[in-house]
Amino acid sequence: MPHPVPVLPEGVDPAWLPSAAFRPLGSRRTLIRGSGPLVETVHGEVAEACARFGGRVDRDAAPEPYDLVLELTGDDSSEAFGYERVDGRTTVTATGQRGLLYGFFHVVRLGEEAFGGDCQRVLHEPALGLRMVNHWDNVAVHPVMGQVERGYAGGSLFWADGRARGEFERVRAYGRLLAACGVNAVSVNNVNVHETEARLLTDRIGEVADIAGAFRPYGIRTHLSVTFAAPIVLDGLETADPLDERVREWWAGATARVYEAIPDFGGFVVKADSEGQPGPFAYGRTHADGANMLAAALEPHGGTVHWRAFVYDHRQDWRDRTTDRARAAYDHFLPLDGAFAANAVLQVKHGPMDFQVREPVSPLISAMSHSTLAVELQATQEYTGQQRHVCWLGPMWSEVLRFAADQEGPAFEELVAVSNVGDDPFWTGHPLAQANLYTFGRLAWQPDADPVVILDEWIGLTFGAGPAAGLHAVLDGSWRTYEKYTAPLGVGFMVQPGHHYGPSVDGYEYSPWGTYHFADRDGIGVDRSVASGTGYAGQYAKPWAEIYESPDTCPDELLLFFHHVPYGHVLKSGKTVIQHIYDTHFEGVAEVEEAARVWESLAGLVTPARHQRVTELFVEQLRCAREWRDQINSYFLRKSGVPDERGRVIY
Ligand code: GCW
Repeated sequence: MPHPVPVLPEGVDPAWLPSAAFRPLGSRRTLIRGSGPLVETVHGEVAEACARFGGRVDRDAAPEPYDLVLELTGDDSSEAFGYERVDGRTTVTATGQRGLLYGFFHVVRLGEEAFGGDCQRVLHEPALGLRMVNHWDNVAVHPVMGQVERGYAGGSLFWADGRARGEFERVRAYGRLLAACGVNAVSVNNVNVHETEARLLTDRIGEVADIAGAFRPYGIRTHLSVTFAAPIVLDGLETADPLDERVREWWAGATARVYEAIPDFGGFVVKADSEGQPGPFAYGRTHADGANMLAAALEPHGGTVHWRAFVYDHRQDWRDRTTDRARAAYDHFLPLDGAFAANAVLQVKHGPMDFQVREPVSPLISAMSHSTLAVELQATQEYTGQQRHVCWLGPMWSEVLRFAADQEGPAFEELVAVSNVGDDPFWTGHPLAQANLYTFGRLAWQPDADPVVILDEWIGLTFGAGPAAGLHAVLDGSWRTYEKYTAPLGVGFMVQPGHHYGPSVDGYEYSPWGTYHFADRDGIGVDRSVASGTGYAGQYAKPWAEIYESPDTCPDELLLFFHHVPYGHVLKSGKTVIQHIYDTHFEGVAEVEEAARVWESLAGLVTPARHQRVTELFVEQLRCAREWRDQINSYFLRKSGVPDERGRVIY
C-alpha cells in the first residue's frame, strides 16, 4: 500500500516542496518497480502528484510507454541511484530503497529538465554516509534556554512543556523535507541533557520510538543525546566510570532495551566534560574510554556513538594569557587518534572556537587520520543573526569543507548540522533561513558542490522562476555582509553575553569563556603564533602552519584571529586595520539597506505571508546592523583616536 504524503497543517509553509514542484512528474506516466516500505513512500508521492496534475502511476508495467521508470533492483543498504534519459524515457534505478527515494527527489529537483533531452547514465551517490541534523530541543522548558537551546524558530517540533507534542504529521512533513535534500539522520534532543531529558533513554523511550516511526518512511534514522552520568542519574549507581563492569553492563542493558523499542535506532550523541556536562574526566579516564564504552553497548545492534570534541575550559581566568580556548579540542583529542572504536565517531565543530561568522577551520579535522570524524556545522544562527538577519551560510560551509579535503576527498566521513527548525509556520523563523538547512543537506551529499548552484536550486524549488534574480541578490552575499557589520577580521564574539544577539564589544572580554580580542589604544587581536603567542598556529600541517604564523602571510579575514596588530597595520587589501573596520561597517549596513530594497521589489512575486514576514525581519536586521556599525566604529575610534579617512559620522 502506498504511504500517504504527510498533510501540512493549515498555514505551514511548504518550503522547498510546494505542490508546483511536482507538476512535471505529476502530469506524466510513471512506472514503479520493486517492493519495500520506502518504495511505498515513493509510490505515495507519485500517486499524490498524479492525482493533482492528471498523470498516472503503475506498479506493473502495462503495455504503454512510460515517461519515468523508478526501479528498485536489489535490497541492499546503498543510497546510490543511477539516472538516465534515453529515447524519451527517464529511468532511475537503485539497489537499495533509500537510493530509490533519493532518485525520486532528484527527479523532483530537476523538474521539467528531467523530461527533456537525453542523458547518459550517471551514478549519484552521497560522498558521506551520515548526514545528520542535531536538535538542541529540550523536553521540559529550561529556565534559561527555553524549549529549544539557541532556537530561533519557535518551540520544538517534538516536545512541549515536558511532554511529547504528538504532532507526527508535522514530523513526517519535516522528514520529507529532510529526505528531499539528502539528510538521513536526526537526533531529537539537546546535547545538554537535563533531568527530564535523561529519561528519554529509559522509561520515556516510547516517545522517541514514536518520533522514529514518523521519520522512518523518509529513510531517516533517529538518534538520541544521552548524559554520560545516566547510570547514576537514572538508576542510582554510585559511579559512571566507563571501565567499571557494572557501568558497562548498565549501558549494555539500557541500549538493548532502546533497540527493542526502535530496531533501527541510530545511536547516541554525547557532550561530555564540556560546559558542565559530566564525562570520563571525573574518573581519571580518557574520552576514548568514555566513547568506547558506549560504542561497545551499541555495537551488537549496529549503532554509533557521536562523541563531541567541544571540550575546553569554560572557567578560565581572563588574566591567564597561556590558556587558549582555540587549542583545546586538538590538545585533548589528538593524543587519542586511533584509540576510538570503529563505531565511535568524533564530532568536531568546524572551527576551533564556536560557530563565529569567521574562524579558521579546526586543525583537528585534518589531523585525526586514524579516527572517524563528523564535522559539525551550526544551521541555527546563534552567532550569525539568530534567524532575524538574512545570512546564507552556504559559502562559509563550502570553504570549510573544501579546506578539510585533499585530492582524495574529505578528511571527514560525516556531516552534522545543529538544526534551525522549530514549530514556526515557516519552519526556520526567517523564511530565507530555510536556505541554510537545504544547503546543508545538499553539501552533505556532495561537499565539493558549488554552493551557489545549490542556492539557485533552492530558490527555484521554493519560489519558482519569477523572483529568482532578486532572491539570489538578497541571499548570495549575505554571509559576507553579516561579517562586515559585526566582529572584524576573524576576531569573533563582541556579542551580548548569554543570548549572543547584538553587539557588545567587551561583553566577553573579562569573562571566563576564553573569548578575548585584547583591544587597547594601540592595537587588537589574539597572538596565536608559535613564535610569540599561544602556539595555536602550530597545530596546522604545512603550509597552513607557516601561512598563519606570520601577519605578512595570514589571510586578511583571519588576521585578528591569529595576530595582535597595531591599528595602522596595512592589510593585503592596502587598507589599514582601522580603516578596514570603518569601511566594512559602513558597507555592511549599506548592503543590508540594498537587500531590503530588493526584497521590497519582490512584493507580488512571492506569497504575501512570506513577503510580510521577511519585510518585518528586515526592519529588525537594519536596526541591529546599524547598532553594530555604530558601536564597533565608536569603540575603535575612541580606543585608537584614529579618525575615519572619509570623515563619516562616528559617535
Ligand atoms: O555554541 C555554544 C552554545 C551552547 C551550546 C554549546 C555546544 C548546546 O552557546 O548553547 O550548548 O555551544 O555546542 O555544546
